Amino acid sequence: MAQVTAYIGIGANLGDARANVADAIARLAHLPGATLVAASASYRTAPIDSSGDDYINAVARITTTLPAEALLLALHAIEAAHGRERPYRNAPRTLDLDLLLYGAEQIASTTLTVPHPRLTERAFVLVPLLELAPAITVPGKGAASDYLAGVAGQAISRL
Ligand code: A4P
Ligand code: MG
Repeated sequence: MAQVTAYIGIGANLGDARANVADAIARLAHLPGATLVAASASYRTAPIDSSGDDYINAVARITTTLPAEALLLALHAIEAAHGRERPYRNAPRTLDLDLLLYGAEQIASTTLTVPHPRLTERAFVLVPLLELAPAITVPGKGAASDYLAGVAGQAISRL
């Protein structure tokens, strides 16, 4: 089966957020049908459209034979293993895993939008993504690096 390169956004701001992010990366490495290729550093970031403590964010690059929908289900299972609850949108969370990019595909289904629609508006995604892939392009949007200036006001520090 064909291997697709995918990028996963990882975020946490409840409990031991640093440990949760590290554990999520370890679990991605053991995902059936996927191989962890690289993980960014962890970053401390101020909440955007959200509340609570600062977030810890990172991005992982995997290669996978899983279709995008199956990959999303696998990501939800990892979130559930961390006791993720969804009391309301953008609530503080023990672990959030977003499918940022799936090859060069553009997907718009009821459950999945890829590229992640807010990817280019957020330093907590762009900075770790560009650490892993400085020349990456976002299908439909062009070079990810073109959007860095637009998020320069968002607080982010590499740990
Ligand atoms: N969904 C659709 N497309 C995708 C995709 N590409 N990846 C659907 C993942 N999920 C996708 O997500 C709600 C539904 O989106 C899912 O059931 C899935 O079918 P969710 O994870 O339950 O809810 P959420 O995370 O509260 O909402 P959402 O829309 O994912 O929020 P965002 O935009 O991801 O924002 N500030 C900082 N500093 N760091 C953060 O990590 N994260 C958020 C969440 C807000 N502010 C933040 C951070
Ligand atoms: Mg999410």
